[in-house]
Amino acid sequence: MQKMDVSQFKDRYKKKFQERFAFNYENATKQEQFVALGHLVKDLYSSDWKETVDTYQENKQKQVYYFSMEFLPGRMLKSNLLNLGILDVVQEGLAELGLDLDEVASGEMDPALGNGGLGRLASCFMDSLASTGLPGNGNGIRYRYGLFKQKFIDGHQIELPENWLRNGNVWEVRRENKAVTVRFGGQVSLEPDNEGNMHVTYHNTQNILAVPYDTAMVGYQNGTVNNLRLWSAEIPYGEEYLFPTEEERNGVKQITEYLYPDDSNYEGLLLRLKQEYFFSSAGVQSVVRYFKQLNLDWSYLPDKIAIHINDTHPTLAIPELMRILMDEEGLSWEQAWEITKKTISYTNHTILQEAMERWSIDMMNLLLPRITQIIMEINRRHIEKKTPLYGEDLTNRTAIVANGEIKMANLAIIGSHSINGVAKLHTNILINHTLHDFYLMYPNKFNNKTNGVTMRRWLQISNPGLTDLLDETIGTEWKTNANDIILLKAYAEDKEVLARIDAVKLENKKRFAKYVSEEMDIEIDPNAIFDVQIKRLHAYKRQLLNVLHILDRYQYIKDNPGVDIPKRVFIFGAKAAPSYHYAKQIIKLINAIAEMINNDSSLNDLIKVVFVENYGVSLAELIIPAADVSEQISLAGKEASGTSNMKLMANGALTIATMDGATVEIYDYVGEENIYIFGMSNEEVQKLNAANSYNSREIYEKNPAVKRVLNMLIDGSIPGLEDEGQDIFDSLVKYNDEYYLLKDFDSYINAHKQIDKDFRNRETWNRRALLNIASSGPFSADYTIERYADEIWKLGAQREPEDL
Ligand code: 26V
Repeated sequence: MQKMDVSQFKDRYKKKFQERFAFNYENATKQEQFVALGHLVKDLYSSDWKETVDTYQENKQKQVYYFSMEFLPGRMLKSNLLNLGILDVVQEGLAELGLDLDEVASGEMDPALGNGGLGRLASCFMDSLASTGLPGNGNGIRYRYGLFKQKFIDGHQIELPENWLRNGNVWEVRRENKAVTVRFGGQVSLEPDNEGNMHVTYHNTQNILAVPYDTAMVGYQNGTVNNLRLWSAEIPYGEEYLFPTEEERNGVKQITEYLYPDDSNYEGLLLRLKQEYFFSSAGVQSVVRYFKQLNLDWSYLPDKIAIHINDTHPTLAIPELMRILMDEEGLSWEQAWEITKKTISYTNHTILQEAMERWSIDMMNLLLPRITQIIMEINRRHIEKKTPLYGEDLTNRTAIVANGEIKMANLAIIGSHSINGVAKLHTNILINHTLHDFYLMYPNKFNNKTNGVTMRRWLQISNPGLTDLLDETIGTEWKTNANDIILLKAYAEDKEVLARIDAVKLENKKRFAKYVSEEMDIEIDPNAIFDVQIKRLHAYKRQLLNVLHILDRYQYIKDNPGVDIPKRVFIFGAKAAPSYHYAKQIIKLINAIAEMINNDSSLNDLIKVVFVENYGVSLAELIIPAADVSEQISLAGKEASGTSNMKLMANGALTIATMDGATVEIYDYVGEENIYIFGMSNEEVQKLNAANSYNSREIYEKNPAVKRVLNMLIDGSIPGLEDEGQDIFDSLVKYNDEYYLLKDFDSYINAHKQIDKDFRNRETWNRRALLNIASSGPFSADYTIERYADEIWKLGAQREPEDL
């Protein structure tokens, strides 16, 4: 891309604005100001985009296609400006035009095409693929509505539609010429062709057009621009007569209408199955079409293409690839099967049983008869081959088909060459427990790829103050080689640098406090400890344990008026699945205690509770740089990885955590003095489970602090609660506290007391913040993605025809 100076930028911006809107930018809304800038930026990368695609094809480079039901890219303006190397120029130019970049950037909608960690990880990976110059593309769904918009009414979560495309989408390009047909329903039969060979044919299928919308994934100052392809369902042009009723027409649109707002809770709904097949089939078809242009023998497909499936949601890519290779391209089962396994790899993101996808065979058969046949045959062959080797019991436990259902994880493992977990502990649990039977069969398929986050969005864009500090101390090499952040360690005793760390944090806290004041009408003291828990609301993540601590602290302050402890602001951001009643009750509880605490002047502002509405990527960018304390308090063994833990650490927050997910690895890097570990370990949890001896009521009866806090839930102390107090109380006392909150209560409270003490000594605290920042380099998604590329996708070392 050609460089541009400030005055050139200003001219181009004015011109662009005039072209698009035919009036002056000064009188425009921020949305309009953003749209003009977005189009200008798109002009700047479009030639690199085309060139990148062409080069991959000319070089016949192996490419990876990351199939994910969810992507959470966040606003793309600043990220594109940063990656194009013109963030400063544009900022300055806009300022000279009397515009503020942050204001203009806020005119962009934040595409919430995902639920949480899994979707955000996919977007971090897209950024890292492009930024490390790797040929990698995304494949997903262009939902008309993103994840619901969360509102609090009387403290209850209300879900509103998020019409993110309302003002159009400057980044996407509709590519009708690349549309493909996806077939549903109908019947399958075997029929001879002219030469008497038998062929599989389909009848009476409903054919739906999948239209791709492509978005550029701009690499960090390296000229690479990859592609994110999101599919939209449409009635095939000219075939409207085949969908005569309103209902039938809506049925088509519905497929890509909305994202299921659930994470970690599986429901076997027809529309969800349609979505999964729709984008898997469209993606595989477009990949195969690309491969055919290379004019190579089919056996080269795995040497040119890797398909990665993000959790089991795109697992139907496996039978779909089999179908195309056999029914459309005439390969034998054996040939197709070898190619398919070599092409596909799979990541598991959860061990929660309730999140494991299983589809009813009857439903699958009605919707996808040929795909179902293929799955049944994969299963039959699997059982036939493995039973003599591993015996009936073990083999049957690995069956894809059981009790009238198809188990997607089993299909994903059997039909791929790699399965990975997302943190060391998580992978070990998969190997030793959850997927142990499969491990015995396929030990070489299993591997770990600890998650990572893109430091461009989570440091450079969201925390410019810290970015400047790093640049001025350790230079700028860390921006392309995150491990260099470790050089900051050399400044651990430098008082001036420590004071600057403090000052940067304070600025960020002021920025967030301003938001809280303006949007929520709550005043918070930027000198207080900002204690942050931001993630989906789920019982296993134990937001409720955080609440119990807040109530304990509340009692303590009430008992000791005038006590001298540091002020704390407890910050929550969380959406609950609309159907997850218990999670919604906890939301109501947090809002109720916020109301009670924030309006109690006798507390002298020693505690405040801020529950931000509608948490998402953009709010994360505001909150994370302002955090002093990072809450990673899931029951050990339950959180596969976590990624907010990494973002918060990189921004200088100290972590209070159980030994769970990737936090175990954070502990390894940062060292025990620089993190607050509490609670049971995974082994202890396993033992307690096995002993079957846990009795939460006993803890309630014997531990006065626990008793006092829990009684607050049911004795009317918290105004505004209805059934929530009693139900939550019952979950902890009557129903034996499934996630062992009471067991971990004391050690959690003690860890927080230690935080109070330590925060007092600012210099020591800042040093530990510095050491957290310095140790965060290994969690750059650039390294994660390089390991995927080398070890799973083998992007660098593909077999060339002449190697044969
Ligand atoms: C599952 C389901 C089930 C069917 C309904 C819709 C739906 C949507 C999403 C999911 C995925 C749940 C798994 C998940 O998000 N896992 C998270 O993945 C993060 C990235 O690896 C990881 O950091 C978190 O620890 C893990 O909970």
